[in-house]
Amino acid sequence: MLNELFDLTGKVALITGGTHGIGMAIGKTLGKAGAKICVNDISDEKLAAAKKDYADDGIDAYILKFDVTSEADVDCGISQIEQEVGVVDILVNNAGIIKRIPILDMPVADYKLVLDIDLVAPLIVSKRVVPNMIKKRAGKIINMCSMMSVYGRNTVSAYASAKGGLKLLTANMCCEWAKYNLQINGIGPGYIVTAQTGPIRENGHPFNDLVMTRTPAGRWGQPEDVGNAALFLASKAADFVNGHILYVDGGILANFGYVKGENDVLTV
Ligand code: NAP
Ligand code: GCO
Repeated sequence: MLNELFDLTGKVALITGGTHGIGMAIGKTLGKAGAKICVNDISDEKLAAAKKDYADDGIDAYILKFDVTSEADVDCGISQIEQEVGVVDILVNNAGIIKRIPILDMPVADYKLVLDIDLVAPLIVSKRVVPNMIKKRAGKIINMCSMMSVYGRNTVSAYASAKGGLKLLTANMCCEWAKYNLQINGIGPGYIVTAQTGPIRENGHPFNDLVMTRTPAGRWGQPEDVGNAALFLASKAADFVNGHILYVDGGILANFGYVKGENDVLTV
């Protein structure tokens, strides 16, 4: 039956950075499909607010604070989940930051921080979660990639380096773990309405015009657009999808760009 393909009842899902934005949309979508949702963040305040937000949607989220860049923190957090909720069946490596600074102006420490959170942390969390997935001979990992897994652009060198690396880390995870019936894929969102893109979207920022000319769908994506793609990759329906980056971008990667006005919707 079609519904059974997308039924996550009995599965334990961990979403890192899941207290808002894309992570919360993924958590709510997987929760509504029956998964037990574990939400991580580094902010007590955001975790408490998220607990209420998930509850308002009928989801009793298990919240826990740990820094995804700390091996000790991650080990403690995953052990707590395994003891109190169960072995993680679905891992969404969503936590991430961006720094928009020209290369020559960017402190090396900032570059390393972005790489630590956006590239090294998915390795750290996956290394802690995967051994029990291998024992179960089943598991789903979704790494949050980006348009910047494919493109560069001014000021986001650290972020693009991390997200480009994450695309190939996803491929390597597939190469080493697919034989244990683990499916490891990425999602590459286009430009999505979240706090992270607020500075380049709000108050008439010119970047908004660029997104409109580069996005054939003619709109910014919503976090729920990404949540829906995550449900597919977390489900039985994607059991033969591996090492793949699913771009949820309204057509950006298919499009070189339009002259302003060329993509206006014709009245039919
Ligand atoms: P966001 O609103 O900035 O949320 C990122 C989350 O990661 C926050 O909950 C943040 O917690 C958490 N986080 C940061 N550092 C952490 C750490 N060391 N340990 C644990 N959690 C940490 O971002 P978003 O827009 O929802 O994006 C989510 C993911 O999608 C990111 O990986 C981003 O790169 C990627 N992405 C976003 C877009 C977009 O257009 N928005 C497009 C493509 C890819 P705090 O808030 O407490 O710091
Ligand atoms: C930027 C944006 C992008 C988005 C996303 C696009 O400054 O270019 O923040 O990087 O976050 O990654 O896929």
